[in-house]
Amino acid sequence: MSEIIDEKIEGLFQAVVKRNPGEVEFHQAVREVLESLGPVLVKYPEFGEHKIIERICEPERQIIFRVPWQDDRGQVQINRGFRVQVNSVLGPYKGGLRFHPSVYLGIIKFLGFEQTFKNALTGMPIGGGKGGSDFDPKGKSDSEIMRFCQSFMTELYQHLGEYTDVPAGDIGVGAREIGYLFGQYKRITNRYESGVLTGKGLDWGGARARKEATGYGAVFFLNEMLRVRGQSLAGKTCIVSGAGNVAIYAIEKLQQLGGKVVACSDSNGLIHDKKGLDLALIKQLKEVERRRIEDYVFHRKHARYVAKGNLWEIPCEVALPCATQNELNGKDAAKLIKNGCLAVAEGANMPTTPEGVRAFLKAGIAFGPGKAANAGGVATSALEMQQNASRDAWDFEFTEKKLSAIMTGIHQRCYETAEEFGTPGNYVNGANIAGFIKVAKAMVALGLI
Ligand code: NDP
Ligand code: 2IT
Repeated sequence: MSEIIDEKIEGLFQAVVKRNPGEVEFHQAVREVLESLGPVLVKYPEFGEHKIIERICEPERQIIFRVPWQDDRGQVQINRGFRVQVNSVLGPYKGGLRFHPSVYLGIIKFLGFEQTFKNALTGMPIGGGKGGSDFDPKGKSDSEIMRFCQSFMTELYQHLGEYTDVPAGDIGVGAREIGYLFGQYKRITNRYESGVLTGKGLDWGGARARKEATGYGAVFFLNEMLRVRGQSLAGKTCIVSGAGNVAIYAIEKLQQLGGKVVACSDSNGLIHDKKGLDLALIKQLKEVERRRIEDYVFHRKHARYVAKGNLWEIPCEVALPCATQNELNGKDAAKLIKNGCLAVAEGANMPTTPEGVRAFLKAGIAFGPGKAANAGGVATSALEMQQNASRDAWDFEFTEKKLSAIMTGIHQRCYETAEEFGTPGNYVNGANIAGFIKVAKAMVALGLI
């Protein structure tokens, strides 16, 4: 990369920081992509002339709104809602909604930015966006969740539509919340517009395998990374952070492919079960009873629960961070490498800090970044949109096969792009470059919009 390009990219990054003060996660996500783009600007000088980077770093539209709702005691509560519509040159804005108290504009913008390149990598006709609220679903009753979702949608509906913007789930938003959101959208608009939300229940327009798709997809991607290195999952000791939607189905697919998963976590602590995790028990605790993973050890006496424990200190050959951003830092990466970890696939969005990513790349382990490895969720959302548009419902096996083929395709795209741009085996560069080029070419083709 020439020094002039280096300087130009640094200047562009500094302008993003200045323009978006305090949004540290957004800065981090932008920096990581821009660091891969030097050789792209050399090969495609037109991207510079069209100011593609400057335009891509400025979302097309950012919506921030008040969400008033009443709790079970009759008290009025106020939260803040967001929808950031980042880029729509490849299709309607597409990306999840996150309900978590840590949510603020910088988190939603980082997620929407990542989503844009992730969605491009899937090869499906979807643009990028993200939304959510600082609402904390923990400890809320079902009626409180419903009232919150109804109020949230009462404001957001005017910005959505099957050809405009199609939200789905993310942290704190699953089929229950999508149900209440869809119900309110339907009521306000008087339209049964199935394609306006994905992650719906199977009885009312949802796609089979969507619930499983992100976790399964991350393992399919991991499996491909191992395959090109002449390895496989069989007999490998694995650890997975989180115990939510992505983590549960990553564990399921790891187990199906012969991996031994010995640990997972939530924001309070971790469970370590040397005999291998009992996934049916975890599903019962998390999906049915909505409890904490701490309760696992009441049922499996030999397992241990470590409050505030560091999952990454548990020796493993395969690690999947599937909880949240920046959950795995440079020290954690060093510990994993020292303990013999061979492969890491990010089920979560940006779970590894830049120091952690650098450590993995330097050590030459197989590292699958989130925008490639966790793209199976949104890809299957696009399959849900496809089924909704044709009023069809495919069976599980057919849908899973499609997901598997999509993940193999994403792996190949990242692998080949990394090679083409002079960094073989570097999936971070592969994913950033392949995703960016696809969006950038469409932006040039569609003119200055
Ligand atoms: P869930 O809400 O189902 O589960 C989230 C899990 O992560 C929980 O175990 C939660 O623990 C833990 N967690 C959340 N926030 C924190 C935090 N600040 N610190 C520590 N642990 C935390 O969400 P998902 O499984 O859907 O999402 C997990 C990750 O995967 C996110 O990064 C999301 O963006 C990403 N992702 C999700 C997709 C999807 O289809 N759902 C698709 C692609 C990526 P606790 O219960 O204690 O909060
Ligand atoms: O981060 C993600 O890709 C998601 N939360 C899923 C988005 C979607 O539209 O299915």
